[in-house]
Amino acid sequence: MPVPTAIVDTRHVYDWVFGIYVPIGIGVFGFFTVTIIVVTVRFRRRDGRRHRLAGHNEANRLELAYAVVLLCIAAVLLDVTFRAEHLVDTASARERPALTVDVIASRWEWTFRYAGHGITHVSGAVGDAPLVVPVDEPVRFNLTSRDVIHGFWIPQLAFKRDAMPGTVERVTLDFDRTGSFSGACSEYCGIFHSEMVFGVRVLPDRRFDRWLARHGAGPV
Ligand SMILES: [Cu+2]
Repeated sequence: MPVPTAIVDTRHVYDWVFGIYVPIGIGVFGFFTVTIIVVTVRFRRRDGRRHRLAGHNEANRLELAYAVVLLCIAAVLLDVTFRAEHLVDTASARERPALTVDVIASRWEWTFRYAGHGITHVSGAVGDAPLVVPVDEPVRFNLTSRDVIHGFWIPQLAFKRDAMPGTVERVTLDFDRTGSFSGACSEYCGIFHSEMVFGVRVLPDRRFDRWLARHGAGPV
């Protein structure tokens, strides 16, 4: 799949990946379930006699074919996944952000710093100071962690990226609808991991500008 040059909506890309994984997963699960049931019933021990197949058997060709099929499935899934990631990451990197927010994860809270506007929001362990963003504008997140690996996750928007200590990952996201959403940490990071939540408020453009003017110290 060629990487598009214009800004594109890549929300459907992971649906496409999911649509390939799920039927394969169901197929493999069904195959093994049926095989285990058939083998268990057909070759079960009867009348205390050993079945003629109970000894050591080799079926090298069959095993080889089985390994090759599994390898092919894994190769196709890897290819599909890396293509999708490349497509989304490239489209994301090419977007010009209208707003940049530093997202700093730490045990067990999120810090949202609006560079150049003098605003710092800390989620706290109960998610009280939200991430506030404008709708339909590319928002760039500089994502990092102060201690261990955390996961910046907004389930309703199907957005998730790891926050790694020692590196800053740049990702761009368009919020396509206004409203309030909840976010959480998706990587187990210690005793209060489940409390590492945050709110997301997506505002219409004008309201967002007013919010910036009201909370910020002006351009810094
Ligand atoms: Cu965490």
